[in-house]
Amino acid sequence: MNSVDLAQPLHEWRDLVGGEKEEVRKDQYSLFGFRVPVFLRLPVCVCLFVCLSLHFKLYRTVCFNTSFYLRSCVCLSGQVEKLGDICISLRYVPTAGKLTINIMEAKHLKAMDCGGLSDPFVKVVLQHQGKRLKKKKTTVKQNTLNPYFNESFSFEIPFGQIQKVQVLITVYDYDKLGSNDAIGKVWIGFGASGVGLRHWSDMLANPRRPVAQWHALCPEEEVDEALKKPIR
Ligand SMILES: *[C@@H]1O[C@H](CO)[C@@H](O)[C@H](O)[C@H]1NC(C)=O
Ligand SMILES: *[C@@H]1O[C@H](CO)[C@@H](O)[C@H](O)[C@H]1NC(C)=O
Ligand SMILES: [Ca+2]
Repeated sequence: MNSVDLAQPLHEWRDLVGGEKEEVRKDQYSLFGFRVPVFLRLPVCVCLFVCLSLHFKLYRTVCFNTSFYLRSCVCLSGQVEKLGDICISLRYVPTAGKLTINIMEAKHLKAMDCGGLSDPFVKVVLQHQGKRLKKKKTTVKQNTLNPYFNESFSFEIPFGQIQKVQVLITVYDYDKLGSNDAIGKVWIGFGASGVGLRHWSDMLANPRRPVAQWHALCPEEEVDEALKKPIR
């Protein structure tokens, strides 16, 4: 009968699946449902990663755990790169020649780690006519894309110099392994454009008063490239 003929292979197929499941071996690794021998795990993952990066313009991260084993191969997230926003408060007291920069908070930061989070901290660099004057860092906030800092840094800047000062603010993802990745950067002050220039002007126009402003983070390379160009 027909019904018997159809049931037979289905039954066999079920048996096969059940049998395979019991045969999970210690020297095998399950990769997207496929079993890969442990020694082939790294080459297969590297190959997959390279292929995917070549064929799709997707953002990706390769993650290694502390023992350098490939923990999860490829993290694919959205195609549109949003780096996040940072809220900064600026205050300048001309009589004391004191500039205070408060790193308030950041939101919607780009996830740099495989768990879908980052460990953000912020570096503040003060430049005068392209020369680095001072460098400060906030603490690291673990596993968050919306860190709250409220950390203040004060700098001595005489009134005669404040017009030519550049403040460069970079948000990094702290990593125990390897170097910290920059998530994004903001340029405020001399030679800046848009919000970066407006915030600085607002601060100068309101001496002794803290002026807070949200800034969208830009790719670090873009800001560094713009900084190299002569300022009109
Ligand atoms: C890293 O991965 C290896 C192999 O999967 C595992 O034995 C080890 O515990 C992992 N280490 C950490 C810190 O997760
Ligand atoms: C920021 O921290 C200071 C103390 O360092 C505190 O007085 C102030 O209330 C905090 N601001 C906010 C908005 O939490
Ligand atoms: Ca990290």
